[in-house]
Amino acid sequence: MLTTNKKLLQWVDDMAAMTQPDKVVWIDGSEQQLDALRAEACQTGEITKLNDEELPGCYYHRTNPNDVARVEHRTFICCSDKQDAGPTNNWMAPQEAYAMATDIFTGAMKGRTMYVIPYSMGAVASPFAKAGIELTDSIYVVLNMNIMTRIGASVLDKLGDSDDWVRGLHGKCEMDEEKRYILHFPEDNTIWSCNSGYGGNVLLGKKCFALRIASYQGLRENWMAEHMLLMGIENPKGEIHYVAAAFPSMCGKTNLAMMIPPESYRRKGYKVWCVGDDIAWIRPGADGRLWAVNPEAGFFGVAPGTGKKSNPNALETVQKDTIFTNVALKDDGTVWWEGLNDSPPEHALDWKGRPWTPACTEKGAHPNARFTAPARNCPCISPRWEDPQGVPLSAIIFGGRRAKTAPLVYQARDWQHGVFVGSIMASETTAAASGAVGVVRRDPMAMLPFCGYHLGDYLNHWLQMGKLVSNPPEIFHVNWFRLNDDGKFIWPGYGENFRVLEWIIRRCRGEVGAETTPIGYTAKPEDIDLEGLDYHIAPGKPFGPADLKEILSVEKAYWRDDAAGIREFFGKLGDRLPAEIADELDKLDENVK
Ligand code: OXD
Ligand code: MN
Repeated sequence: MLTTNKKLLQWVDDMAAMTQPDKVVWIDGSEQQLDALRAEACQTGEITKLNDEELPGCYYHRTNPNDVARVEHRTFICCSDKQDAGPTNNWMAPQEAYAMATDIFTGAMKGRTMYVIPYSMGAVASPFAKAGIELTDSIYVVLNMNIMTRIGASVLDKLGDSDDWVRGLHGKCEMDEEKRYILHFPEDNTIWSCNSGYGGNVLLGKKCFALRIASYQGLRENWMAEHMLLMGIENPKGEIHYVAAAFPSMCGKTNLAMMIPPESYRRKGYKVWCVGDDIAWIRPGADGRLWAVNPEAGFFGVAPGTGKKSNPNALETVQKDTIFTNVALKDDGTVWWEGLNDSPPEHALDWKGRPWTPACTEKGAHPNARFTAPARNCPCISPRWEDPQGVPLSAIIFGGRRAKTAPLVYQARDWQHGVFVGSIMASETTAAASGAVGVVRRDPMAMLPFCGYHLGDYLNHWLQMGKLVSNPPEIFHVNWFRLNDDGKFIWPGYGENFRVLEWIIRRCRGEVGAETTPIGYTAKPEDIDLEGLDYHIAPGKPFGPADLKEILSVEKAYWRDDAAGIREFFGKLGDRLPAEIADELDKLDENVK
């Protein structure tokens, strides 16, 4: 036994009495114990050891083909008052949810082992850190939690007899899609997840705790849990400014977090430091600024599309101590996925384990195949990524995927307007994605599937947090995805996005002017440095100042349409939409008339 915490011991006993495992094993975090678990999981086929020369310490796993992504329609916020979950979450009454899941969990671990994983979100010594215990019958989950969080005895030592820890129960059960539930009980600090083995549903420290439960904790304790990357931007003087950025899922957060600046900037001494790629916990500091930590210890990134051009640092990160899930398995014991390179293997096994060749019509890797890799492996990991105090924020950036509406970059007028800018974040389906073109999905602060309470209250919390700090970060919005009339991306993206980040930092430092527009301040085209940019939108059409002018433009007609869509979306939030945000929408309407 690694603890004398009575409540914790009682809870483990209660959960074991319900699920009836053959044995209960406490995870102490030692390499010896983890090695024994890796060996056991290799023996049962749950994971496969990869080529140890090419990919030392790496393993391969396939999920059940019916279980490859987060299941938003089966994710519930179970708080006592339905109104508190709000119109954007599924809700179930706590008693009903516990009763239903108790049926599913009763006896579900018979013949299996229950692992007790003590884990910390945030460096154990950090004042931002919070503890969780995850019970699971999956070694894959133990091994992933070991990469994504800090696990083991040190977490229990820090916790002592405290009752401030999140109770997480995960069981694979029968992997029955119809009985798959991800249940959050924010009032009880509790998460129950059953019938899934996919990371986003079962690594309970991540979306379930660090966003849904933590957002609710932050509301009560005056801090914020956000779906944001964290990065440091170093200038040639060696000064580092930290920014947090929110983008909807699959919009390139991991790529941005570890980007490499263009050669012309690197020569001058600019650098990017990655602090985190998915989640930020943010608190007011004694100095009147907001300070942020990355509560995770690893990256759970999408493999397809990760290649030399999109994210060379991620590729280097996954060369050792990484778990690959649902990618293609090559005959030489290495892995491959679409977008890794232009040389697919002549023969491999696909993510379902079937023989695969480049002639196959189906993909070798599932589009949501993942790597789980330790953050310490990242070549540009910030020396401060585990700083217990976190890093001070100079800027918050919101991003969307918009074909025409949002310019490449604009800055909010003040905090309140910035909260509005975050609240109207949206992604639009483009010709590149499947399905209808031009459908707008509103995703405030990229938190739509992750906010553990009413979205109207969440926006109000943002407004209140701004009042707690005398020197809040500047707020910006970026859109890398403007399309020309041929449906082609105008902006090159990837590392070239650094040119926009540099403008943002200069704005924060008061070093550059801006254009006043109906939606905020945009960059003057001449203030975005294009030195060394070698990008052709089409053969014989190099990107130039006229293109920059086009993607910085604000067309009132598009914004009039957008304002109508925003009004419709806000209508769902009813009287919990803060008056300040409604005012901002009125102002936008007025400005784009
Ligand atoms: C993720 C997501 O996996 O946002 O990070 O879906
Ligand atoms: Mn995410």
